[in-house]
Amino acid sequence: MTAANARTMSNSTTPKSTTSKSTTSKSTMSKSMGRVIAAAEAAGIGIAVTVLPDSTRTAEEAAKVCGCTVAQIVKSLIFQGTESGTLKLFLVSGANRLDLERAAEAAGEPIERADPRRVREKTGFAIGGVAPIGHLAPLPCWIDADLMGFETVWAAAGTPHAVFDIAPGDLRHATGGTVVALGG
Ligand code: 5CA
Repeated sequence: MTAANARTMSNSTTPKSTTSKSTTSKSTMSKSMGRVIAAAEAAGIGIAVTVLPDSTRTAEEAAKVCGCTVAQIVKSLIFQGTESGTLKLFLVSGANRLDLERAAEAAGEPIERADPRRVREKTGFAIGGVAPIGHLAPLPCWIDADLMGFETVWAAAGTPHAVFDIAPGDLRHATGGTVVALGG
């Protein structure tokens, strides 16, 4: 199933989970997605979230269900400064691995992968569904230059089953991110 099909079929600009019986995890998921939509709106950007039955936990899975190339998938990677301990967001093309040297240079200090529990606590998103916008608190952000050449890119919308498409320029506007070469 392609994302375009799913969107038409489910008309899912609002999370499906709000209509299903609420469980703790579902209401958490639903709030996560709501924060993504609200953050886009606050930036003056309307996004259509597509909820899919298939997992979009990895860039490869997301590309398959979105019907786009893996390079068009935005990986929202949360790292932390080894000196400051502060969280930092790197938006990386699904075709690239984050180059730690380039990322450290951009961030101004060495970085390391943030612990999944800390990611969830501080951003409100679990690994696999981390969105580029809508975090519990704003994060400094850098955007892979390789994402900027596409008409549209796709990112996680707060859960491992939800994605949204956005023009790279709008992504930059909404995140306030700095565009830099991040691929290794
Ligand atoms: N929904 C998809 C496509 S948008 C997604 O979220 N992809 S992702 O790449 O942004 O998120 C998965 C990423 O989480 C992996 O690339 C990996 O860098 C990171 N990750 C996976 N396991 C861990 C872990 N144990 N600790 C920290 N980061 C992890």
